[in-house]
Amino acid sequence: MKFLKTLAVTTALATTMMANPGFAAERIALVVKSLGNGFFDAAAKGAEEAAKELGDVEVIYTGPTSATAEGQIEIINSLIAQQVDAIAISANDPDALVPALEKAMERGIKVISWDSGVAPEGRMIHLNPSDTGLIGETIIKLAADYLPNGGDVAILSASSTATNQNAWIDAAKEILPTKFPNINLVSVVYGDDDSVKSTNEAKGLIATYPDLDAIIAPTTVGVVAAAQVVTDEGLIGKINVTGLALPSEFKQFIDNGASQAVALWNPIDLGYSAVYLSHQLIGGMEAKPGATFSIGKVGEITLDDTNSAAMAAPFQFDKSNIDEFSKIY
Ligand code: RAM
Repeated sequence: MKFLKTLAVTTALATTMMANPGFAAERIALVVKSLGNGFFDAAAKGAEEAAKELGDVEVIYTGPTSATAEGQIEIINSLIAQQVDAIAISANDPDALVPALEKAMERGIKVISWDSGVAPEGRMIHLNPSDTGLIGETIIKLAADYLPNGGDVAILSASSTATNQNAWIDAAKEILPTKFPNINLVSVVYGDDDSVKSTNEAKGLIATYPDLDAIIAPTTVGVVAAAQVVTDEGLIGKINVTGLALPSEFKQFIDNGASQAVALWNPIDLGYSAVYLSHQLIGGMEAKPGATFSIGKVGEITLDDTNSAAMAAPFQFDKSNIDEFSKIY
């Protein structure tokens, strides 16, 4: 009798699988800050690559239309209802998402944050693209390298609650007085990773600070908006735009001189690694300090005492190499 029951269940499952060729043993949701952002599209490409390598993994690429915590909470609740196996999120807020993500974990869903983190109680692992202090220093250095006599710089960030940008800006402010004493940070404004708002904020900075020498945008959306404004307002050569940029979107501004150099890491590898980590948690790996996870072609990462890990150092793009990288991401 018991055997028959098992057989019936197995047959039902096999029928479901045949009826749904897309049926996958594992469903991993890649939740991004907002849709329509080329950086996250590149990460999703890496996530798909990982899913293909692992086999039987379905990636659900999703996010709100604008970069808000409210939008992400709605999505998390719907993913809980769909009983996905893992949620890998780039967070719009470190704290606001915690209750929804805790609920997900209570229901057995594995949760990691990547790119932009959530507070430790809201996730099992956080994957940083690179060392936070190093990114903070890099974004200032990118401007300082072209200001030998110092100057005034402003930061155009993403949303005011974005964990990653806020951490980088804090790190930048910390090293400014000692490492870059002649660089004067006049303002930090927020474009919410929205092109229109970022454009308006860049215009506002230029109007408010006529002596501005550089705009540093540690967001791939903001940096394009700022460079377009500098181009349109005929300020190439006067204001250098720099920050974190996707080479495929930004090449035109290195070419036209609105920017001397920018930096970034490989977003494809980041999405790829997020899926590998999620997959291993689903498979029963425990997230604890010192644990080493293998992430396919990217290598291995070991969790620190906050269950976080960081990937590679940021890479610089300028006239010498942007063409080559713009073909990759
Ligand atoms: C934007 C997003 C993302 C960040 C990159 C650099 O696309 O804000 O979180 O990592 O820029």
